[in-house]
Amino acid sequence: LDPKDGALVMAHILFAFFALLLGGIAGMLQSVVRGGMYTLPGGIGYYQLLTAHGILMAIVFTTYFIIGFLYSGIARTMGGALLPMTRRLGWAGFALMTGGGLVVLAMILLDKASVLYTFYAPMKAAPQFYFGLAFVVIGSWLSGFGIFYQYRDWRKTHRGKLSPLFGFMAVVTMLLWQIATIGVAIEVIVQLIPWSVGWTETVNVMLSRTLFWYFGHPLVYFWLLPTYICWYVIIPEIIGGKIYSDALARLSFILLLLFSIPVGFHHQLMEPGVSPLWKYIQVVLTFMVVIPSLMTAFSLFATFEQNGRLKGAKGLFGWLKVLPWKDVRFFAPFMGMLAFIPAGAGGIVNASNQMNAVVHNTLWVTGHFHLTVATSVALTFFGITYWLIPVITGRVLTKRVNKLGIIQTVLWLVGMLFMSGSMHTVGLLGSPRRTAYTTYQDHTDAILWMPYHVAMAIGGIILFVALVLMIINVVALLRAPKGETLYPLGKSSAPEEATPRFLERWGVWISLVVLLILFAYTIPVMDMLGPDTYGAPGYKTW
Ligand code: HAS
Repeated sequence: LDPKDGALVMAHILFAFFALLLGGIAGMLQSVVRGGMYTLPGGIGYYQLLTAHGILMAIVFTTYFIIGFLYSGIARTMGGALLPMTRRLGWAGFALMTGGGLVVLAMILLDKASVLYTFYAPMKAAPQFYFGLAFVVIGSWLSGFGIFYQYRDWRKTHRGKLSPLFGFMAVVTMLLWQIATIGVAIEVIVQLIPWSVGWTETVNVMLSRTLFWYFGHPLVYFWLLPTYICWYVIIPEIIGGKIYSDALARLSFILLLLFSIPVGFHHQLMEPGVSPLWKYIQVVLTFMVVIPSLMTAFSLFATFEQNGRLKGAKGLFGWLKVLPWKDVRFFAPFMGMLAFIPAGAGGIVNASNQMNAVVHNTLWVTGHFHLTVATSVALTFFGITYWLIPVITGRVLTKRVNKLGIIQTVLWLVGMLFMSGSMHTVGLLGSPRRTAYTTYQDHTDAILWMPYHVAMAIGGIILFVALVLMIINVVALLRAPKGETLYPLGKSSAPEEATPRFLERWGVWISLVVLLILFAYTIPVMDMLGPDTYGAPGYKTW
């Protein structure tokens, strides 16, 4: 990469790992508090720590890593370097996000914003927290515009040509983000800021939650799509194979764009104020969004199998033997894929109305997202780091760091097995999702949960050790010997000309997204704004 582009990418990646370290400390402390093994000193609140953990890990780590990764890929595939305008937008986005993000963090540390990473009403934070959030969102928009700008320029100079798969996927990822963040921007600017500053006395809680989840569900796909970019585009090259089908990969991304937004009600199935009909419709749409993930699973199996057969593998599972197990660039993301099978199954359980009644607001849900985002996504991002930092810094991945990377991945998996495994189990026994250590006056049910909470804490400690090892690996990568590392970009096994051009008709896809959103949300939102609704004063958390 051009050193100027490298600097922009590295700023994002290093900031992401800094957030991961801080968020990891919060996470580990939280697991021992919940297990009744430790009491927080100096008046630090459980919910304060939980908010810091959620925001640093789920919002800061992911967003910075994703933007850094996408910028590296568009520079590499669309023109060889970032255009000056793209670079400017990238830095402006970074500056706004970082400025806003630091204000958000300061408010959490001052205990003026213990409103959790979901921050919807009725819990109220200090106004600066919401202003900071607004800057984070606007900054991320600028970063998104940079990606669109580079793509538009590439298409202008390559008329009639199919765009590079990485570039196409980066555009879908940021389109999804821009459309989804409109919801949270309206919530923060129109509802939460005026209410927190005191210009309005009450807040419409249902609307606030609905606007949040309009954003909150696609948020999880914003984490997933770059993970899929690695699985579709990078992994085939690392294993020495080919992308199974360029067209299938693009179609799955378009389907994810279409169906990931109009499904927010599956987070609100247990809430009053939304009619069962609209919940039902959004559950049907949720099952539609499972399809592109099943297509991805199919495509990955096909890539692995094709690669195996070409290398002489025989039998149903012979392809497994020829995979590069000792290469952390493959091993870490592959373990992420493996975890995504039970993780996705858990998601389908969540989305099923009756079963949601069993698991909602229990630790099962926390177990679900520690398998999805904190395992499948995180391990894939770690896998990317092992080649991305060397590509940018002109260094090589040494055998030692590669080995440490494999140990790191195994430790992460073991920690997660303890933590997420016990969360899933104890969730089914009814243990609530977010609460500090409590035995509910020594109620027998709560006493029964305690061994699971201790297992969760053991998992949390193992995960923290793994996280520190990851940070050590990042530092080692920065100091690795100089040398050339290639950006691993897979080639398609079928001629790319076979990919239908309509997959790049953005006008059609964006119109369909808008139609689907209007269909899924207009009537329920009108109900929420109707004469029968009233505002709540909310609950000031500081
Ligand atoms: Fe979820 C709650 C439903 C996917 C994250 N989810 C959450 C929350 C988070 C989250 C953070 O319907 C909590 C939000 C909060 O704070 O309250 N989720 C789903 C469904 C899917 C799903 C249907 N979730 C994700 C992903 C996430 C994520 C991805 C992060 C990245 N989720 C829900 C619901 C709730 C929920 C409800 C609300 C619960 C409640 O009541 O509060 C689907 O997208 C899943 C589809 C996935 C698959 C798996 C495909 C498998 C693949 C791997 C192939 C493996 C290979 C390797 C090739 C169908 C692609 C093979 C090798 C061998 C050797 C075998």
